[in-house]
Amino acid sequence: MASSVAPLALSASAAAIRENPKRIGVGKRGGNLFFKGKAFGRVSLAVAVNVSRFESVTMAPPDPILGVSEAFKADTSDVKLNLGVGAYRTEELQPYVLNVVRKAENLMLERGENKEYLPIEGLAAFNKVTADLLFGANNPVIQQGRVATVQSLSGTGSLRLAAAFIQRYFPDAKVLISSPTWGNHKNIFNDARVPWSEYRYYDPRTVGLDFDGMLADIKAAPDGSFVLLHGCAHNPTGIDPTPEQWNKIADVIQEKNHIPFFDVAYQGFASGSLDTDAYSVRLFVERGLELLVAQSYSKNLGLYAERIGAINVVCSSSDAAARVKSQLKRLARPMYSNPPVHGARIVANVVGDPTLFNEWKQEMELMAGRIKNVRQRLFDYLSQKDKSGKDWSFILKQIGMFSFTGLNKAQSDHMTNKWRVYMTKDGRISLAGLSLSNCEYLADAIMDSFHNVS
Ligand code: KET
Repeated sequence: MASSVAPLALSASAAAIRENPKRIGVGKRGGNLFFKGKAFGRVSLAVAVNVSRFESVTMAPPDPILGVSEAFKADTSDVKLNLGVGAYRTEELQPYVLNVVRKAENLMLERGENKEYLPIEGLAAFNKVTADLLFGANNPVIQQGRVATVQSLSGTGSLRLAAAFIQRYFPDAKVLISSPTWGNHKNIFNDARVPWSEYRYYDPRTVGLDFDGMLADIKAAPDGSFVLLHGCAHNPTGIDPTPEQWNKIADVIQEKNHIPFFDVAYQGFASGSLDTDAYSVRLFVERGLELLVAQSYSKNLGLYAERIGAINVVCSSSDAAARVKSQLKRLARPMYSNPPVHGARIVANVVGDPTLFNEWKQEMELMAGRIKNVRQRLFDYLSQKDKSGKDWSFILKQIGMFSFTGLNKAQSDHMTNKWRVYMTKDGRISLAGLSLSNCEYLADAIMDSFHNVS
């Protein structure tokens, strides 16, 4: 054992010394120690103890979104606001566990359910209600068994599983993502080794959708590309295509033989209605397209830490759906084996029970309504207090949890450094972390940053 360890230790430490002599204290003195030592093997071992085998591992930067929460926690100021992560808070800025979630959990305790492994594809009752919620229970694709649904680790895990699937079965295809998009999309496709490029989406001049640019870029992409679309409440811009625009997007995608890939992380949070927010996905399905949908319950059921969601693949035949599902399972097994059961049971209990389902819809309307109220109040303060003539009405046109303020990086930094308003550096603020009583403070911070920092 010792003889096999020593040469290894020697080579690792020699490489580290070559690369980084100062950090491991091997200058002249260290060098002397190393070369003058009587027993070469013993000295090499002594060096090995001080030098990590992970010397070449560099420090990763903080995550642009979740890192904001870490920085917020570390701030000891009395006045501070966390508008970074998209997580719903009450008017008192406390995390919120939905009443229907509490009720579903009580049911689970009463039933004394066990903790056995789930099948690789997840809880059957969860997969069923999840596809129903997305496509509508009466949708022919469900009745014909043409949807492969696999429970996965929330929206992110579902996207990652689909990315692995694309990499394996469409190795020459690339994914088109909107510019800008949720920051993690790029990480997901990079890590899965799926090439991606961006299509135009946001027009800073109109603070609206660059619809012509979007269509042109989707048209210009190689036939058979995957087109990642935010099903509703586009993150970070809060700007969604209109129903007519969705139709035109579908035309181009169909014409180009592309495969739509929806990311649905905010169903119910955009309009307050689950059906309205499923419009885009259902339209594409109705037009007979095969497509992918990564779905999340983090936001609409407030199940952030339960990591509960699903990947759905709509296929043109039930046979194809069965094969796709089998391959998704094959990819999931060596990655995480099978998904967690707790969140799946909550969802199955809430969505699958008519009484709880109705209660959920009411709670969701309340959450979406609170965000609309703070959005309005923020706009009111900005438009009343700002005498510069700047038009702030774009804030009211945006939907969902976020407002894309148009503040640049330096201005966003100023928001945090001076005003202790924590937000992402792309100028996005999560209105879900704002209360009516803080709107005036935030409006002052935005005006100061916008007018006094270039
Ligand atoms: N898609 C989008 C568009 C999205 O905004 C998120 C989360 C996810 C997927 C994944 O969420 P999950 O919890 O894996 O189901 N967005 C918020 C949190 C995060 O960045 O992880 C956010 O943008 O703040």
